[in-house]
Amino acid sequence: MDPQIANKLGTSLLLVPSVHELAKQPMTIVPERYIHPNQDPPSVEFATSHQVPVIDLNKLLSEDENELEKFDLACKEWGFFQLINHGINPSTLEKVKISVEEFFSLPMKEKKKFWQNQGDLEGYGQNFVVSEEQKLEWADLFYIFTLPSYVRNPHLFPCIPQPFREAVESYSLELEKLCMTIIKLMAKTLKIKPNELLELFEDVSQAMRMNCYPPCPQPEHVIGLNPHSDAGALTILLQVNDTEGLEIRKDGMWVPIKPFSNAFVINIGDILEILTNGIYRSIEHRATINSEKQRISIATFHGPQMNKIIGPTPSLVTPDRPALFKRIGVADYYKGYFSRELNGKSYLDVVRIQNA
Ligand SMILES: O=C(O)CCC(=O)C(=O)O
Repeated sequence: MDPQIANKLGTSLLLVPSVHELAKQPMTIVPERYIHPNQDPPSVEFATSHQVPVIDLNKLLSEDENELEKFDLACKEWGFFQLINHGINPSTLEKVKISVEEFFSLPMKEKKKFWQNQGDLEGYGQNFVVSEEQKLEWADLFYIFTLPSYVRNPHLFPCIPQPFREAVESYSLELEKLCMTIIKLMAKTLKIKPNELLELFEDVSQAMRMNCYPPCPQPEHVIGLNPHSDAGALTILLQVNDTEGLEIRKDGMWVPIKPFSNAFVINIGDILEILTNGIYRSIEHRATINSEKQRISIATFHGPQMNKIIGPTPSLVTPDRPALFKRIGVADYYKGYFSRELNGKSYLDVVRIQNA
C-alpha cells in the first residue's frame, strides 16, 4: 500500500481550538458553538434491564458452545460487547493508560508539537469538522495510524515522547493479535471459510484515537462525540479512567455502558457489516460528558488494507439473502466517511443497494 493513502483520508478538515484548554477557564455557560440542543437523554430504566453482553475470550477459545452462541448473538443483535479474559497483559494496559493520561495533561506548548495540519486526520485536535457553522464536540483527540508500521507518519510517530511511544507500540501489536483472533472466531460462528475474511486482514490497518473529554458545567447541552457508527471492521475500546460516558443506541434508546475494569468494549464497524452482508451490524454510539470529571478513552480501529476492495462475502450471499451492499475500495469508503460530519449510521447508505 502507498503509505500516503492513509495520511490523505481526511482532506476537508478545519482546525478548531483545544477544548482541554477552553475547559480550564472559569465558565458557567459554554460557548454557543458547543451547544447541541434537543439531544435524546439516556434511558437509565432500559439500561437497568439491558446491558451489553459480556463475552469471555477464554471460553470462546476452548470452544464453549454456549459462549460461541452468546458471541454470535452479541454481534447480530448488539454490535457491541465487553470482552473479559482477553489475555492481554495488565501491565501493557496500565502502561498505555498512564502514558495517555500523562500526554493529555502535558502543557499546551508540548501538545502543540502534535497539532494537526489543516486537512490532516492525524495529530492532536479534532476530526469531522467540515464547516465553520458546524457545532463542535466537547473533546480533544490524538489520532495516529499505527499499523502496518510503514504507514506511520514519519513527522509524527517518531516524535511521540517515550515511554508513551513504546507503550503505544506494544499495545498496538497486542490489539492486532486480538483483532485477528476475534475475526477468526467470527468466521467460525458465521460458518464461512476463515480465509474468506482473513485474507482481507493480512497486514491489518490499525489507527488509534485517544479521546479526552474534559468536564463541562452544562453536560446535557454538549456532546463529547456525535452519534455515529465506526467506519472500520472492529473497534477495541479501552476506558482509561473510571468516568463513564459511552452510550449505544439499542432499540431506539440510548443505553449507558458500564465498562468493567480492564475489559475491552468491542464494536462492529460498517466494513464488517458490509463484509457479513448485514448479519453482524455496526451500531450507533456517542460519548457524553461529565459535569465534574474528565474522561479518557482509547479507541483502536481495525480494518482491511486500504488497497482492498470490499463487498459482501460470497458465501453470505444467497437467494434468500441477496447482497445488501455494493462493492467499494476501502480507501474510498474511509475518504467519504472522514469528509462529512458524523451523523449516525447514515454514511453506510452510500453503499447500500436500494430495494435489496
Ligand atoms: O470514548 C468513547 O467511549 C467512544 C469513542 C468512540 O466511539 C470513537 O473514538 O470512535
